[in-house]
Amino acid sequence: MKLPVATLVALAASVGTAWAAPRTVTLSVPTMDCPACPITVKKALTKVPGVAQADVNFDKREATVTFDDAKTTAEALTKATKNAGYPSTVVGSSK
Ligand SMILES: [Cu+2]
Repeated sequence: MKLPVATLVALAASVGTAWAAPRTVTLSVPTMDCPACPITVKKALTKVPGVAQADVNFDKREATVTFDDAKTTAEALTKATKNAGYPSTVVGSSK
């Protein structure tokens, strides 16, 4: 069976929304001011349901978070750090 390319693209797109896809975002956390801060930020991020991994870089004041985009959002992540006392903004994302 030969399917038109458009059909294949539509199929691939529907699969993409039906399945949870891991996403990685980088958050800027400018208010981290001592080496203990990343521990608090990391804890706050990993507590968010759907977060698979959170790495916090104190030198760069950045957090790199991998999460399941069917379970949480980048907005929920910035909210979590804010609630922990460290407001953050999304500076980059990749699939
Ligand atoms: Cu600190």
